[in-house]
Amino acid sequence: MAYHLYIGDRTFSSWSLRGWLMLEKFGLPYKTTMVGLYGGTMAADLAHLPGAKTVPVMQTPSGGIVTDSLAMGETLHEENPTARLYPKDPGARAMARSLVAEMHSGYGALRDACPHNMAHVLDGFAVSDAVQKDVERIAKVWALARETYGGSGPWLFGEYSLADVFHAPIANRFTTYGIKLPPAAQAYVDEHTQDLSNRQWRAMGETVTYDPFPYDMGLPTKDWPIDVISAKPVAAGPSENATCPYSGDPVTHYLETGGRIFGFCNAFCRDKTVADPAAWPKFMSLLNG
Ligand SMILES: N[C@@H](CCC(=O)N[C@@H](CS)C(=O)NCC(=O)O)C(=O)O
Repeated sequence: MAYHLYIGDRTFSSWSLRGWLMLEKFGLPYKTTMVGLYGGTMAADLAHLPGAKTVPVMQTPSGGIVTDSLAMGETLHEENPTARLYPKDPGARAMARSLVAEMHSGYGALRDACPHNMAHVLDGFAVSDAVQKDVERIAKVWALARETYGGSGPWLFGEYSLADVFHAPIANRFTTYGIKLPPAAQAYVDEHTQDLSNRQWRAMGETVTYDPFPYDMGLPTKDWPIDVISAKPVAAGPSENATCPYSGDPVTHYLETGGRIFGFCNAFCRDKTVADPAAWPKFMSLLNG
């Protein structure tokens, strides 16, 4: 039996990203349903889940409904003790829980001024004093965690934990708004930017287009700082592969990259691959033979 995660638009919904990472990163079984956060149908889409009001919402295999991302993390930690959502060491775990809780309840100035937007980087964002205070506090707690418990791993407590789940959307915001950081904090942000799960989430978000596009703030845009292999959708095959690299079903939708054509079983799988081919190991092993 799997968890059922209800999410909003990936490009913008930072809380949904948390919900997804806490299942995806720890290898827990789940299926995802996207609700109409920006399409106006969210209330109706969540109406069958008692108590649900915002996204993410998670239904547990035994039918429990969890309507808040902090509660989801605690529930998943409790139900999956061997998945190691929190660090094993009690001191590290205490600090990780504190960072998670502070992220959940704090940093209002940063959140308000910098909506989560993984579509592109915005050039020339002016940082207010209140935002700067949040940035400095975050860089300080990141340094404390990394220096005390980071060891040789790249994440806050060495191995990826719920603390990284909760800070991934903040790292994305720092990227979007070009926030100036000390080198160690920037290195941690870069780790999130290059993380394949974060890239996959972004690529899935890129399959949706918005007109008008929210949150541009009238600022010039730059590309998101990842190396994207050039690929484009094409109308027809034949493709090198007969079955979809993700589902194993017969191919119906196609992309072209480097003069080669590959097929997928639906438009979403094709378009998420076009958005960032290197984010998808199953596609990359097809591409690299
Ligand atoms: N405390 C909630 C907050 C979730 C939240 O505010 N989600 C936003 C989307 S990113 C939302 O659903 N907003 C719609 C609304 O507030 O009506 C959690 O941690 O899950």
